[in-house]
Amino acid sequence: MKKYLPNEIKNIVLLGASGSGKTTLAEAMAFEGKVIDRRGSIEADSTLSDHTDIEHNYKRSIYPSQMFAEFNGYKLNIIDPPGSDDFCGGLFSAFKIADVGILVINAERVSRRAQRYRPVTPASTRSP
Ligand SMILES: Nc1nc2c(ncn2[C@@H]2O[C@H](COP(=O)(O)OP(=O)(O)OP(=O)(O)O)[C@@H](O)[C@H]2O)c(=O)[nH]1
Ligand SMILES: [Mg+2]
Repeated sequence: MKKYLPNEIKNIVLLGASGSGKTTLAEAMAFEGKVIDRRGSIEADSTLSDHTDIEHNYKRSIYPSQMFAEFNGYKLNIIDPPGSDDFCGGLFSAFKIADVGILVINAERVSRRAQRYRPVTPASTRSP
């Protein structure tokens, strides 16, 4: 493996509510970084991140996981912590070493809730 200078290493922590898609995004990043040659899924219990039996049973992250990908000569350490409040200890430890945070939002859930409170009318269907 290539030796990286300190300024070529970035620690990225994924942030977001439980079910927002952090583990799925981490899997996609590992795939795009050519660490794996096929993307695992939560449903098939085959992601790099959620690899313990308890995580497979609950279909959610319980422990923070770390993986890496190389991008443009940088080593990106990707930290995928659990989103559930019950396991927030893993999130706080990830904060201590994070250079960057990526906020992951489940857009389908946001859209559903937004429509419940204030129906959205696409601009193209509005009358002039
Ligand atoms: N349709 C769709 N489903 C997604 C997407 N990303 C994740 N999911 C599904 O959403 C569910 C939860 O995804 P996870 O990646 O486990 O979410 P998480 O943020 O890691 O959840 P925690 O580990 O509980 O914090 C799974 O069933 C995924 O297959 C997406 O972009 N589109
Ligand atoms: Mg997860």
